[in-house]
Amino acid sequence: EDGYRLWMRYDAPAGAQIDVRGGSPTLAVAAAELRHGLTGDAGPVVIAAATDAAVAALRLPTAELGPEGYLVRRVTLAGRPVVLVTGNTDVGVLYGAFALLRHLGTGGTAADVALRSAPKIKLRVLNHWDNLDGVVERGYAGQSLWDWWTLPDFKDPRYADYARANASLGINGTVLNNVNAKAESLTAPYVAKAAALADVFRPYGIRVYLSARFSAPIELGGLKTADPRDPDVAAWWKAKADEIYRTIPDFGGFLVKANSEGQPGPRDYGATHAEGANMLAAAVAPHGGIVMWRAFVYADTDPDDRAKQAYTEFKPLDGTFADNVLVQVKNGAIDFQPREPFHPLFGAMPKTPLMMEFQITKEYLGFATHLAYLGPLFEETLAADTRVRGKGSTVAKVVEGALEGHTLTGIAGVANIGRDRDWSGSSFNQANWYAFGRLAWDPALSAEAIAREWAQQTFGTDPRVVEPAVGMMMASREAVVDYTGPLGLAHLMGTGHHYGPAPWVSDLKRPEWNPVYYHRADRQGIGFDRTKTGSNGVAQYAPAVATLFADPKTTPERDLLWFHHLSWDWKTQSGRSLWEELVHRYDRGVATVADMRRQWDGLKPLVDAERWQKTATYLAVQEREARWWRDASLAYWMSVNGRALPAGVAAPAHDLEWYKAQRFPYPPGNPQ
Ligand code: BDP
Repeated sequence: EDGYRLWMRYDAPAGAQIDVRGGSPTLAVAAAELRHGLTGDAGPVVIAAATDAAVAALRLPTAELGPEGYLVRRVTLAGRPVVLVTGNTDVGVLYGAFALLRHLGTGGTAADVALRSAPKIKLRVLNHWDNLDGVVERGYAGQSLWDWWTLPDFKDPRYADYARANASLGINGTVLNNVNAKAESLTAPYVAKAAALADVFRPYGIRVYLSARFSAPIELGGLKTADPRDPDVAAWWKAKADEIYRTIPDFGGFLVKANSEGQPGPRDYGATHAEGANMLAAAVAPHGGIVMWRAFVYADTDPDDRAKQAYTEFKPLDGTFADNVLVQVKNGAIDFQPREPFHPLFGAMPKTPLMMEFQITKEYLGFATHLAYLGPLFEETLAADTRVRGKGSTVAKVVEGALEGHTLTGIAGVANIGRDRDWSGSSFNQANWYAFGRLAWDPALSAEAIAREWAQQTFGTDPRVVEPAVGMMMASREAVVDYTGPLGLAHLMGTGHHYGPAPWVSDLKRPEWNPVYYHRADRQGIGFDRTKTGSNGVAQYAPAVATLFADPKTTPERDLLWFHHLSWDWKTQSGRSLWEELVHRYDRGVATVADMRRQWDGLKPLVDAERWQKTATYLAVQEREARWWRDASLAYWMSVNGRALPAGVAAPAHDLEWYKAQRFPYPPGNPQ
């Protein structure tokens, strides 16, 4: 039990009767999956596209399923009662097969099956931050899954298992290489390697995309410039796109990180992000490709507030992007922190499809060792109300295109997948891949329901295991917020590797690299003033939201210090002073982890030894590191505010200098 089988732990003995009507590779993999996962008890199962004559004769309501939806239900076909798995396309049928397996894996039976669903978002994509040398930036699950060296000849069987897992969730795209891209990924040998992966993924409905380095025309093409307005540059990209599509006919398109953290981009030439994106979009458009252009920039436009920079730079470009461009926006305006208010760009660019970017890998939430279920984080952002078109203008509706009538829509998750046997570094990290995929299909699903179905398929349906596991998961993300940065604090982590606490760091070159820039703590108070008296970042939100965030009394307490600089004596909702409340929350975070450990200990007789032991060990690490975060943070805050701890609160284990002196050579995932 090493976790390799993820949530697809089928052990069915042969015996299922599967009738496949059609001969495509996609139907073949759907049938294989069902043979693997169904017992004979399910009775006869027919899998067929809705275009099949016998299925069409049933006149089922398939029109509303769109190209990827599915319908699974009992029908009578040729006089015989069967379970029918259908959809308008073979990929829809495949998704239906996985939905049937999920139904059975979560306690449902073939007798009561009646499933119907269609995805609300068109592009549901993983972003792999995988380098060509096999190192995964911010990856904590081993080396890259892609063995570029032995590709295209050797197609590791894991590639197909990866595709199965994604298809089981409805993920239909994968960006193979890091956004901090190397031009070499666009050379013919690497395109051939990507094509081999595309061949494996194709039956599973998954397209490949590549991160494109904007300066590739210089590095590969020998041009003097990568200026998007230069006709030679545009011609180089067009020829490159034509070459890629000759090798990968269903290539998805490009993802671009431009003018951010040292990456080249159109701004290097005084051109706009839209000019850069549109030039690439023109190259892939004849082939039906798209460009995902990231809004994760920090520029010198708003030196006073990094949280304002993406909006300042992108909002004026609304309406100027080509039809096949999506702007990909992180969930929050800083950088994948354990908690951030939703990014103010959502709702602010009505003429542009905005793609959500979540981080599944836990760069800022304890790497792979901490148990932090991200379902609640994703859910919280998707459910946030931008109010741009009145109440109910949620981020989910922006991303689904429902608010402004976009049909090209997308959502991306930075993958937590590597070559570890358990794929994601721990059993519970698998749940974050799972939750991303399920929410990408339907952003209205509840994080708790997803946790439950994941736990049932991963550990079996015994409620004595499932309920405690769900309880641990649902408490876990808030615990990380509590012990790393409660009340809206953010960006307090160690430099570079982002491991552990370092709120004291103040000597890095750019002001916004320093934790002190974010917390602004001094003897009197703490927090970043984003109201009128400060950066006025609140004004980037719709007026109804801006008004709430402008006043500390109406700001949700979870975001308090994100928007306000307040006195240590500020009275919080609990009646405690801000200082006492902060201490209380650090302690609450540590206590929650201790409680998670106790709950997991109780499951020892009910979970297989291998997966139980690894989780138990990681929870012990997490408890130790939660204490470390709490202790180091409190030691630092006390050095700034000169206050004592409230009565009865444990003092930090060491003095501040001890925490400052800790060093962590060779941490995983750190860019070199
Ligand atoms: C940051 C990561 C960095 C990424 C960057 C990005 O620390 O490694 O390259 O995001 O999203 O959070 O481009």
